[in-house]
Amino acid sequence: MKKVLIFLVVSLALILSACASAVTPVTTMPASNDNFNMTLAPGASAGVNGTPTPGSMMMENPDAAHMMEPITAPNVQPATETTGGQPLEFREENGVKVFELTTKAVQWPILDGVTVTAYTYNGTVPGPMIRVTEGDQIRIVVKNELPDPTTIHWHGVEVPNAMDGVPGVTQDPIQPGETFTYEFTAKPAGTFMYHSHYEGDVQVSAGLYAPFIIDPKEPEANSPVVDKVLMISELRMTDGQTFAAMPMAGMEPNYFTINGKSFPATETITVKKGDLVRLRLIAIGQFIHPMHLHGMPFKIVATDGHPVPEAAQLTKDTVSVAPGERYDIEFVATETGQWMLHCHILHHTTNDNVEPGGLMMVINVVE
Ligand SMILES: [Cu+2]
Repeated sequence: MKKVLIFLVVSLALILSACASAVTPVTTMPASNDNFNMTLAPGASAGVNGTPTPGSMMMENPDAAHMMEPITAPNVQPATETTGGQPLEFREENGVKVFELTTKAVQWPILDGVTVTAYTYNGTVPGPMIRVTEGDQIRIVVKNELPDPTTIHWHGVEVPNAMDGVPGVTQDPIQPGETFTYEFTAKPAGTFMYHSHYEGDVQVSAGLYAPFIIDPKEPEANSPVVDKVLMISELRMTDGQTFAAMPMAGMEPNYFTINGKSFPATETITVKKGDLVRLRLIAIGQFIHPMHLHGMPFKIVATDGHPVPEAAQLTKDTVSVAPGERYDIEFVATETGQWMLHCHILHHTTNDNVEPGGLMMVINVVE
């Protein structure tokens, strides 16, 4: 009997020690994982089916909490312009094209009755389009009037490393009130963009993005009659507050924009029957958008700014544009009518869950 008891005690001790060693790695994890501890704010409700909403969430890590706060700034004024992505004027100084950008927060209408607080370049979403010719020497003077630091990354442009705009790696962040000058040669030709690289998860979604087009030195043999840049993004608006949209629970977008507007406030592009039309699709948010054109197939003539050889140009009617990608598509407007261009993740064609809205626009082909 005594032997059996000893056997049982020893067995139990062995089992317990085995369990303890098995759970040891787990018990040490939280120390390095504190950043991800997310709790509901005191008194907040978890919303439908327990899904947290932005206002109900509180990160225990103050840096993470900062990323999830509403987009705000002191004395935010209504935007004085209504259309984003317009060509930016420049001046010439000793053969250098000099552009000026000011980062600032404005109230930006995306739709009749829906205005968001946006971080902008020069007061518009997208910011103004920088359009230059391959080989141009360019200088961009950036003044930061945001309440937060920022930097600019020239996405896809082949710049010297010191001009690449990565805070803590290639430059110090541009502090509020400070000015920083970027200077480089514009190359290669193609469809590019510029955007914030400081807290990009917040600042890009908040509106700090814009087209950057480099035209080829030699004029194109078959240049399009209509040439439009379409920058696609998302944001979140709840209880009158604007949040950066993120691919995480409670921060999902409920508004989707083409050039800073949601359908039906998106631009209608009117073209003549027979025109060659080029659309430069750019996804700058954090979600993939399969853009689908009704009525006419198109060819993908450039990817990420680089020309696709004619024999390799796919004929498509839908192209998925992932964050950071650019697709230049071209088609001949052979059929008259009002043809939709829209995202085929159909939830992205809603405004705050109501269809139609979001990523839809009309290509109006007339005689
Ligand atoms: Cu989409």
